Amino acid sequence: MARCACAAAEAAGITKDPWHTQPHLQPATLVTIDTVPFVGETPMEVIQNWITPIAIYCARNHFETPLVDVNQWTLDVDGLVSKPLSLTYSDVPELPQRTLVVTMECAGNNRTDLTLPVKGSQFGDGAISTAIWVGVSLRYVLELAGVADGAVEVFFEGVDSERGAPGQPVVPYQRSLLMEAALHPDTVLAYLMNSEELPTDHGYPIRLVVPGWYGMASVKWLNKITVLDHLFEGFFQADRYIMENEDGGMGSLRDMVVKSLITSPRHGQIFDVRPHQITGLAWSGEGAVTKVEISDDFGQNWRPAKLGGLNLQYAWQQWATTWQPQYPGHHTLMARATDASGSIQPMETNWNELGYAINGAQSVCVNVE
Ligand SMILES: Nc1nc2c(c(=O)[nH]1)N[C@H]1C(S)=C(S)[C@@H](COP(=O)(O)O)O[C@H]1N2
Ligand SMILES: [Mo]
Repeated sequence: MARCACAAAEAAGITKDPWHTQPHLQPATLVTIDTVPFVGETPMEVIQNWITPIAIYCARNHFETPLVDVNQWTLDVDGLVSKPLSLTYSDVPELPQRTLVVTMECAGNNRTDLTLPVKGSQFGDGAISTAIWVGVSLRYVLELAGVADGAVEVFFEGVDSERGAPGQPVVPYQRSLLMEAALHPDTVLAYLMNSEELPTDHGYPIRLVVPGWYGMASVKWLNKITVLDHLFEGFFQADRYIMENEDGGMGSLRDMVVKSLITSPRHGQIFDVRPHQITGLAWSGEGAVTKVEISDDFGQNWRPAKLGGLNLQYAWQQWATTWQPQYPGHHTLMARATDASGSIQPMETNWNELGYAINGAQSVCVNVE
């Protein structure tokens, strides 16, 4: 049953504010990218709400969505711990609660922007969403279990797996985090999303949420946590979600790189010559968004937009500006964001074979009549 999200919103520090409480258009559904396993993106033209309603929260599944029976399910914590745990679904809400508003982007968002196409889910700009998550700090659970000396990483496994061909091993979705990230108090085991039980596609009954990171780290349908004395090198850790570093070596994806999106107008909209409101969103996993700029001359000149709404550590930042078209005809509007670490969105995306972290400045074309 749908529950009111006000209490969770208040706990997360969200107060009534015109920048983020505009009603969203209904009904709206996800745009299907793949059917089995299901992959869907948010229709960004209906994103007028700062929190993404569950019905249009993007979904990225590698395998068939598992239906978990919570009476059979446990969350086991073992490995290099002094007291292994086996938590049931009703145990978890008894633990201290943490509420976080988190923008989560799939590493492959905007893959269709690449001029030389790559394999993988062909996302437009909608593989990103924001929700209010309630959960318990993974750190708290690890402390209950007592992490022993020599711990290097924490390994996570979901219930979902590839249907192995006869004789072939079944490979579940598995990931790991170095101790520092695993022990960060904001890395949570979430059991409520926008005040509801987690929906099946988003990891029911419990998922990991690693704020600021690309989505792959936030393991859904979590049922196993193991403290390791070595680095985990499974498929989704070492063969996927890796990208060439500046020094030429391959590194694991972590924080979302700085990026912005024009949410209004949309491509092809028709304007008259009056001033128009341009709105959008910007985010970065590496630090707060400090600036968003707009250009209507392919990046020769940039003009700052106004940042508005709330400025929460892990949630996208709203921005707006007015734009006065100087002449009738075709115009290309571009946005670029800068974050507190000094990173600026590049004009061109750095192409990579697996199609990750695509953050070239976005453009939207409008016709002025
Ligand atoms: N168990 C499991 N966890 C998973 C995945 C998965 O396929 N299985 N996909 C990951 C990826 S790549 C992303 S982008 C996010 C997507 O979360 P969402 O479907 O709630 O948007 O979940 C991550 N966690
Ligand atoms: Mo993803």
